[in-house]
Amino acid sequence: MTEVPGPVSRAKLARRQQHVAAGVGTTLPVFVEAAGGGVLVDADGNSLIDLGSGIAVTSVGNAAPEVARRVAEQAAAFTHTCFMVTPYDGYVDVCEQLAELTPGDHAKKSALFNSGAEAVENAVKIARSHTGRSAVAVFDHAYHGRTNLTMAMTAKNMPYKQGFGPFANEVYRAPVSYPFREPAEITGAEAADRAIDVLDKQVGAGNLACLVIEPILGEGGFVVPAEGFLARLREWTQEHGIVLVADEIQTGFCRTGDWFACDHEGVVPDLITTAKGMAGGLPLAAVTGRAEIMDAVHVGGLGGTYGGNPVACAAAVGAIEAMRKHDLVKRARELGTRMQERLHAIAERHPGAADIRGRGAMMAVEIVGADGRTPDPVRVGSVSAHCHARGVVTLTAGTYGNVLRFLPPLAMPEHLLDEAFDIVSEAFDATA
Ligand code: PLZ
Repeated sequence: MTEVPGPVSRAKLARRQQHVAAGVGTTLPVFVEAAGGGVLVDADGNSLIDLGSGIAVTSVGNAAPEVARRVAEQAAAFTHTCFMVTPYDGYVDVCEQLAELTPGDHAKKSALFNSGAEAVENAVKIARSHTGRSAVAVFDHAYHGRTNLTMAMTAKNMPYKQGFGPFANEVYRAPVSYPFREPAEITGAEAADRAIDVLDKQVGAGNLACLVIEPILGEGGFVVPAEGFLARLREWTQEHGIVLVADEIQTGFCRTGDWFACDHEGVVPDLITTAKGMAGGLPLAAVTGRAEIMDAVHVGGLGGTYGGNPVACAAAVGAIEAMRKHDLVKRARELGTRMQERLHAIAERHPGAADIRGRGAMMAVEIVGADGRTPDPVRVGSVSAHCHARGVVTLTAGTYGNVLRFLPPLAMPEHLLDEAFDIVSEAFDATA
């Protein structure tokens, strides 16, 4: 193992700095040459353990055989026709799978796009078209993307919004359920009523086209709302004809130990946005939902040159095949249980590791100062830096930047996860 980044990666980094815009950040500047099974091999020959999955994307691995084979076959057959010009089976296959796997047994339809942000934008377009209303409700700590509309929907200013306004209007923000940071004990239903009160008084239920929510906050720090929060919002949105959109771009496709995070509480959204894990690393995103809502849009109102690209669709069919074949729902739960054990052992020695939370293989720890409350992003930075130097890829999150999050590939063997957490544990000791 060389130092990280090693000399070869450092030389490549200089070239990157010359040619790539500075606004595109890098968490860990090693240049990857091969990856799979939870390991990234860099240009210096180092093997790094991956606890990030490229931000929850490579759930089935970075080169799952089911994905690689189908991608190669599809690329050799044809790479593009544009589905809006002449259709092909792969697109329809993915929509059929989405109808089967997403929550609820109602009639569903889907439309495919290239990125999560694009899926969220289109969910809003569809909800507006269906309801004839314009207002959009989102939550504190939300992350929905970097396009103009989704920047408006994203909560955190730096780095996502600073200097990029003016933002889209008719986006309203409500308080979320954040159990660790509530001033007093509050149930999920009470937290939902607090949000409903804000929306009812400041926007008016009858003006809302949709309410868009991540069932577990992603970039916001893996905050799991108190039980009953989502169910109460479901009830209220239904009562007022507001389209409930679950943004499962980060939580979806086995990550949380269910096919979708909404499944955990049996909440059935009207629309669901997916991307990331769905296509094993190729760019593909979807909006799936009630057929009558999806069909509200006029012909030609939805689309895009590359949306549902045949190679990306082949990857998704392969990734979903791998998820079923290897029972990745169960794997996510097993990895989650092991991560929780390891994190609780760390928290016993380090009280700053104050809130261990998440579900399945989407686990995090929120780190605070001696008062048990003040966010400690500096400690998170030093724990991360230690992990990176020792060859473990970790990610941070949270509005206050004080959350360490763990998103191992679901294909990762348990001994490798343990090896990585030995280093995470050592990082806490070294930075105490
Ligand atoms: N909705 C819930 O998690 C993407 C973004 C990282 P795109 N999250 C990672 C970064 O810094 O850009 C995400 C998400 C949720 C929407 C998105 C947006 O998905 O594919 O990045 O557009």
